Amino acid sequence: MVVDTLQIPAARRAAIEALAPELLAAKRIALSTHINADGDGCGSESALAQLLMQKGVDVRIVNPTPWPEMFRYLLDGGVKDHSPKGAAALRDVERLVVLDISDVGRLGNLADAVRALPNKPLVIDHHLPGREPPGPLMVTDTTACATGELIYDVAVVLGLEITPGIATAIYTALLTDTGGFRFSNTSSRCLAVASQMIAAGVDPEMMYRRIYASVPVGRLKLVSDALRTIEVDAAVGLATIDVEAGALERYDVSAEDLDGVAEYPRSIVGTRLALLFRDLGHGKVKVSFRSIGDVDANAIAKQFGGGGHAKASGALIEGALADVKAKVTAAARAVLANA
Ligand SMILES: [Mn+2]
Repeated sequence: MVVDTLQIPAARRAAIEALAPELLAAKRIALSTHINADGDGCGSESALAQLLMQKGVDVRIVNPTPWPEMFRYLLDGGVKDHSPKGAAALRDVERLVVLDISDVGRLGNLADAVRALPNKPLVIDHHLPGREPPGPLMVTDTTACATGELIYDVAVVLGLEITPGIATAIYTALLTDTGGFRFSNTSSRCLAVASQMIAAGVDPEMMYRRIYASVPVGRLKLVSDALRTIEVDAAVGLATIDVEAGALERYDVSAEDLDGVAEYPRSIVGTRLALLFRDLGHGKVKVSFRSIGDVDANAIAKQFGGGGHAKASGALIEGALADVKAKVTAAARAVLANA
């Protein structure tokens, strides 16, 4: 028996159909995603921008942090990035669509401006529910491997064309959010959508080169430093890695180059939970939680005001690196001992 994996789940289709009239009513739309946009945020924005442009909509991207250099190719085809203008770029749009975010706080320095918008933002996302959703009208589905999968579904429901540029953007979202089609969110539907993107013109080897084989040498030197900090508590399956303050500047790399660093401790045999501690250098530490199996990374991140997915979460925690590390590893050990 062959299963039609491309079929859109009924609840998801209903949510898209409820959101669509609001989306198509606006002629000037802004798109936004979380601070330090990743491949899913950027890919979803680029794809939705190009889809709306087919409808004659004037679309601009307004992100709280600069567009990452490694995703520059996603702005091809006339996609406009107004992020450098900040919240001022939201003033004359009719509607904002927030992508790959379940909590308005993830919009960083745009959060207050977004809270004050007269038309509440539309939300398309695959995270677990946040404390303060950016808007009431949402397409959210945690079973989607990436927000980009939901953008594909929006295109299908609206009957829009998947051009090679749109396919490239959606493929970028799927590829990066599944860690190169390796993580637990690599569903059969994810691969079915990826297959459609290749049929629509994506070159997988070119995408591999862009995403995984275009790193600056500084990234490897930074990773080399970080690997020396790895600590393993084999008794509970906990592994940690640190990135010290100033490391990005020392090696002239950007935050996006840290993507995947948490995979090193997670790859150690017996690891159930990997923690990446990045000292931001101003009394704050960014912690990434990556789990394997049934360990709920989101539950631990939530204890520290963060969140995300069951197997990949994050939190921004105030304090010195050593103190934050002691607190978080203690909480992690307690969870691991009981799981
Ligand atoms: Mn995502």
